[in-house]
Amino acid sequence: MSSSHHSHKETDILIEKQGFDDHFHEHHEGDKYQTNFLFKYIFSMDHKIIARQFLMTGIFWAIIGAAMSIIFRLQLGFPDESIAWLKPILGKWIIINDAGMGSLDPEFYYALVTMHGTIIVFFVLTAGLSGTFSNLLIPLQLGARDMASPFLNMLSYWFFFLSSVVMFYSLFLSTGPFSGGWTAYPPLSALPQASIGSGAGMTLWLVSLALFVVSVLLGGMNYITTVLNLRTKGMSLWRMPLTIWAFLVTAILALLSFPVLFSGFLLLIFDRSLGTSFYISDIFINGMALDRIGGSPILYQHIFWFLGHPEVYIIILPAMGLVSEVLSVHARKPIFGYRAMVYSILAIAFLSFIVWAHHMFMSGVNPFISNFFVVFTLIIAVPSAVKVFNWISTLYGGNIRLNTPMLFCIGFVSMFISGGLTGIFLGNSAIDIQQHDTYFVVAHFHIVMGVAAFFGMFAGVYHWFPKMFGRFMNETLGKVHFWITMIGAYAVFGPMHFLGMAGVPRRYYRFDSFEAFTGFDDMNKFITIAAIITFFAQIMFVVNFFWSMYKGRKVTNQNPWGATTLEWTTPIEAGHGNWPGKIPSVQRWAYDYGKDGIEFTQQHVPLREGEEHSSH
Ligand code: HEM
Ligand SMILES: [Cu+2]
Repeated sequence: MSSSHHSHKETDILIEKQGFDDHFHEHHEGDKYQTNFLFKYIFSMDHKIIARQFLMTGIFWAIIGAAMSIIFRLQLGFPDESIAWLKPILGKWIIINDAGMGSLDPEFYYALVTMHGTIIVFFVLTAGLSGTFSNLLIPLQLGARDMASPFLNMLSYWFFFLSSVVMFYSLFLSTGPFSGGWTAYPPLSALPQASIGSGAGMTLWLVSLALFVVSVLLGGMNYITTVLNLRTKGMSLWRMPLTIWAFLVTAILALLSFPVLFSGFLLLIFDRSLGTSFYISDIFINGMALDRIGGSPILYQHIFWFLGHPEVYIIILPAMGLVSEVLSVHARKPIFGYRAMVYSILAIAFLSFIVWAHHMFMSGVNPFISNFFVVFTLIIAVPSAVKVFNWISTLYGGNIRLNTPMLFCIGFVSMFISGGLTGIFLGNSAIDIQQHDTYFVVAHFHIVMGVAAFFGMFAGVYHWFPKMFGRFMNETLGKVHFWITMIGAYAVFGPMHFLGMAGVPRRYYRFDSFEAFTGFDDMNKFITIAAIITFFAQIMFVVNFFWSMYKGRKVTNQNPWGATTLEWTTPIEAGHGNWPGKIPSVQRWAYDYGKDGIEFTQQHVPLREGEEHSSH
């Protein structure tokens, strides 16, 4: 690929001529924070290094979270096969019977599902996804030297790290980690004696997530401040790439919803350790009434889902932003309906705060109240459909490069459609009464959130890997990774819709005592096998990732994809401060592809003679 239009050198000359002089060198000469390894790579304040730290920690957790799912899928698919071979890793959680057959301890099964959900939702798809790309791209695409507060940014990572350490430690407790589901409903979460994981496991779960919330808040404040205040000259809001819009709105969602969860956790802590009864009432243990009355577990559900629903958009919006950007670059076309995309993000964000009780249709909320939540839940389908329409229209007639990042974008759109459609079923309370807590819900959210968000993240990693590490990932391995994952994910989650429609409940350890569900043994085996194959494709991705870091094809061109945004105007190996001289100033919006017959024009290039701004 050639940057036919203006080469490396021309870019630098343009920036020096037009750019914004913030006297960077005079203040930062020899950057005192980068003097040794410790401060350059560990306690770094460079947003690019912090992005890599979020990514590496996210990958670590993704491997653990995915491995957990394989273990509980073995139980579901092959309940009568021995898994004694897992004893060396899982120790006492594998129970060996007299015949020498090893099976998973049922209590530990619940712990695994709980940890899988917690880890993937918070550590991988929130910190690993939004943490990585907000950090990498906000300063680079906006033309900023770094975040508004590099120090708080560093703290944000280290709070995440601490949170990780605490959760990791809880995996090794003799009573096991928390086991009451990732939503941590009382009474399992409120009464330490309720189940084996409700004691120390739950305490550490709370400590870990409290630290996590601090990390999210520090990061979010920084992202918002940076986007609002540190845009380079000419970068008006309507010239920002959609990635940045997505990260900005995500951070606002996070700042408005995570503190609510935090307060909810405080009340939970009081219930657990101070004897209050915010969430508990009328509990009987062995026929004896507990003297804790007056609270309501439904209160916890309201508080949890007031975060929980925005949280699913905190996960998907950054993925949507990445996909909008990558799709446009590799279709060699401006994103279709730029403003409509922004308004849809805003609409989705607003609506995401008034739909939370669609998770509670079966919790005993007043059915007339449910109607309110049904209506607004279904309205979310409108901005979601606008976005899908615009992605497809961007592809239409494009000069599409079918490389790995593009394949994952297309996969994202496919998954988002499939999973979004089932959301419309669930959003109707009359239908949800049948489907709630079945595998239909599991299928819905894994496709629309789990797989789709992972696809957005993969598109982002394959696309920005050259920016992060100065090398490309291997394309062949990437394509194999894509196809196995695409087919594998549908093979895993597709059949779950049928299980759910037949009424098979989620979170059950085995089904052989239910006559109605024994007909699904083969389907469960099929799902497990598909999950194992898909898992190995992810290991292949990890190998490709680390191999390419050291051995991948080197990037020789500052702007290898021929993209328009500012991150590709920095040197291939950019230091702290991103641009060695002046900061580029911005002359046009982010999507001038194919305009006036020119393949692409970067954002810092002034209008040509007689050229008009693209209307958008
Ligand atoms: C058209 C859009 C959507 C609609 C109408 C919708 C509707 C619903 C409803 C009604 C439920 C509750 C089902 C039940 O528990 O019985 C649900 C569950 C869920 N949805 Fe969606 N959804 C949509 C899109 C999304 C998106 C985009 C995400 C994430 C990115 C998402 C993530 C989830 C999750 C995580 C759960 C289940 C959480 C749990 O119970 O563990 N949904 N959805
Ligand atoms: Cu929801």
